[in-house]
Amino acid sequence: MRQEARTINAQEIKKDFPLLQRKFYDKQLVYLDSASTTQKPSVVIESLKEFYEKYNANVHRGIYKLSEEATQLYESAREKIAKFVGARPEELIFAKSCTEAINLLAYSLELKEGDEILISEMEHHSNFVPWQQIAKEKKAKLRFVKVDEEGKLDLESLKAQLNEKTKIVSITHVSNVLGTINPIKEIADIVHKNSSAVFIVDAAQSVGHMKINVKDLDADFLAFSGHKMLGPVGIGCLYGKAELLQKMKPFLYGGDMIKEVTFEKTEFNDLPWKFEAGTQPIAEAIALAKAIEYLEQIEMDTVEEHDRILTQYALEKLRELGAKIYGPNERAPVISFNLEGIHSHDIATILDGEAIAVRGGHHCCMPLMSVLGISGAARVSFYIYNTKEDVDALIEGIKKVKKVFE
Ligand code: C6P
Repeated sequence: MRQEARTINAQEIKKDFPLLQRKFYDKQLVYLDSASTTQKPSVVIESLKEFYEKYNANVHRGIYKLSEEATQLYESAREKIAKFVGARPEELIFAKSCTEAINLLAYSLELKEGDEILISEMEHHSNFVPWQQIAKEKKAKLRFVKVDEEGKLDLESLKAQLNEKTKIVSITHVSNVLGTINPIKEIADIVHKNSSAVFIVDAAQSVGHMKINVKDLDADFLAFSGHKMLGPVGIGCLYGKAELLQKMKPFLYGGDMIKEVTFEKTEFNDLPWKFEAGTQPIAEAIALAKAIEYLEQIEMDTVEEHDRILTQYALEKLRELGAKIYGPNERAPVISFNLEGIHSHDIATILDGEAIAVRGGHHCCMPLMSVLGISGAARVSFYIYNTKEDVDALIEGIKKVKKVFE
């Protein structure tokens, strides 16, 4: 039997986030843009400070104690993060961001003329442009899984487009516009049954919001960013099945990714370091592990339940105001909407005057915008520190927006 998830005291959690204490225009900040980047708890900020005060040295290089300590912290962070997504440490590669991790794949998974890449109409530019560009370069074909009226992936369209030429399928777990939670395990089964393609999951919007296990999902690769899950900017992760990573060429060449270099040739390092050329974001990796410890204390089931309650509350209130909402009802804590006759930038600007931070525009999903037949939308997104009072403030703010345009 599924245990009831505990509830979050978001008001208490907010106290752990120094930035959320800020005021703008003499009003308390209401931060509703966590899909863009989350705020950071003190433990994460302290971790960065502590690293530079006590442990700063390059890793894997120094023979001295300080460097050994830095290396130990860095590799322990990898173990922690890998375990959090159900991976082995050697399968967890540090990158700068989710975007860089996907670019690594676009470069290192070698394609040839006539190969096919399948993504979906709801992809963020980070999981769109790299494939579009590599397809152009290699004379491969880029195809798109359709999004249905409700904002869900059309799995028939997925099935219909898989064939022996499909070499890569790359799909987002959660849409940063529609909030849609794609059925990744089901998609993995369809992909693996109907093609020999590798299956990549863009998990930028999911890892910080739900329990993820890469083995249960049967993803071949999974990419995410630390800054969307309480961690610092500048650290991202790529999970990959070891047997696939072993066959791939490195993305970047340089220090630390080698075993031996002669004037004639280079022998590459073992996993995961083969994909980590040059000095890595060491303090950031360690701080991301701290962010994960913080999330684990709350428990991911509880995070998910809090997201759900707040999102359903906001959906109901927004509908009462006549907002046009994009995406399905059951969703992650992301709501994009429009108000008739009002530009999304105007919505965001007027809300900013109330110290309410929301995003407006195309959300780095221009192809999806064209499918929806809009140029942009306002978007609110929630996390563990958001309260029902934050949603109430948003609703009052939107009433003011509507008044301005009456
Ligand atoms: N979406 C948003 O406001 P980076 O920038 O590399 O950390 O993450 C890229 C990325 C990839 N996939 C999805 C589904 C995303 O939502 C994002 C980032 C932010 O929606 C910034 S545009």
